[in-house]
Amino acid sequence: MTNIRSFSIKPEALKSDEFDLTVESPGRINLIGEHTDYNNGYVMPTAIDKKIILRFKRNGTKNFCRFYSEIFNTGFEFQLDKPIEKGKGWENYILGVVQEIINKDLKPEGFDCLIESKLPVGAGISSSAALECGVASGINALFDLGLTDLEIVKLSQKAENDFVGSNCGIMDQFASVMSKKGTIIKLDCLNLESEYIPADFKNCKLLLLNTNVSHNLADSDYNSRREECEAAIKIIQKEFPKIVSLRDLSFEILKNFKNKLSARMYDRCLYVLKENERVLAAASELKSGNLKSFGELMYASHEGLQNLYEVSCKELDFLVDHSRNKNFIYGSRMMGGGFGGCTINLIEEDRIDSYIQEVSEAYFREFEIKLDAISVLPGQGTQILKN
Ligand code: GAF
Repeated sequence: MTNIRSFSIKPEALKSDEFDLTVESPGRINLIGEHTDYNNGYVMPTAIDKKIILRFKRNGTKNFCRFYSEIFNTGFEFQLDKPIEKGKGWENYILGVVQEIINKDLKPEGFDCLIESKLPVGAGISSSAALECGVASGINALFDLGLTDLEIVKLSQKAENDFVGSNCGIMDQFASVMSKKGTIIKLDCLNLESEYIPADFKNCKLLLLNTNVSHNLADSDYNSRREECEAAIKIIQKEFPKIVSLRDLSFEILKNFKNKLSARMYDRCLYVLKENERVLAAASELKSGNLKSFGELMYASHEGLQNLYEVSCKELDFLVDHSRNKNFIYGSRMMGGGFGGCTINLIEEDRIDSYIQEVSEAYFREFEIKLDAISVLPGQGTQILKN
């Protein structure tokens, strides 16, 4: 008999307000540095003020665990002492984390968890990392398992790689847990060294425009981009054994391999090398308050993602093109894994409302799809409130 059992009626035990603790687990944005994390490169993410709320309580059993999601109106239950099989969709982000906790030989006991979310799913603001990190943080705090924040980050990423099957890098989980309110992280994914840069955007705000499309092969296309980068490194390594990731590769060496790599592999590598340079430049422009130059780097990032890395789509390109030559929008680019989801825009605050109206109408005329606009503020990483 299967261990994972789904149900649709909210259990009585999850109806009362009595919980032992509440975890606030935020989504993330990324200002620049896309598809660089799994190539040991640089990224500039931060958590946002939109979160998943998870309420936990011990239920007095040794092994019985139960989750219920308010947005999906479904739940599932399982026993910790039986094999953790794969469930459906969102359940796997949770089950993967539980599996990782068990793999570490940690010993949680039975608990109930109620999940509420203010994070749109599939928008590219990483509701999946927020869910994983929120579950890991909650179980850790409820049973005093002693995991550090960084262990929670790594365990959650491993759950997504090994259990869910998405070969993501570490950016989303790192941002969800480690962010500090009002700052942007400059993260070096090679050694996880981080710098917190004040998010001083002066008269501008960050605005997400959600295409509301999510193209089918997002997961497999994402994984294949990673494979292409790794395959290129394998070829280069035959002559340069010390090059273990794209982080070690220079433009000069890459140029010498132009005829030995497929055109596609060459473009992927070229994009990553240029994007790493852009992140470093963007970090210093932000520190100096040069928002226009910062925005130019965002546009250049989008062009690379569109033409060299090929992870954009017509809806994202439309939104970025639409923002060009509007002097009140300093930068715009697709954000996250791509193939749908959001653009991130650096826009003058007093023009936001009229622009949302105008771009929404243009987007609807073009695709007959409703555009969603989400204003975001750089927020705090995971927070645990004991009741
Ligand atoms: C997704 C992944 F989860 C991240 O690790 C990162 O690679 C991102 O796509 C692209 O930059 O969000």
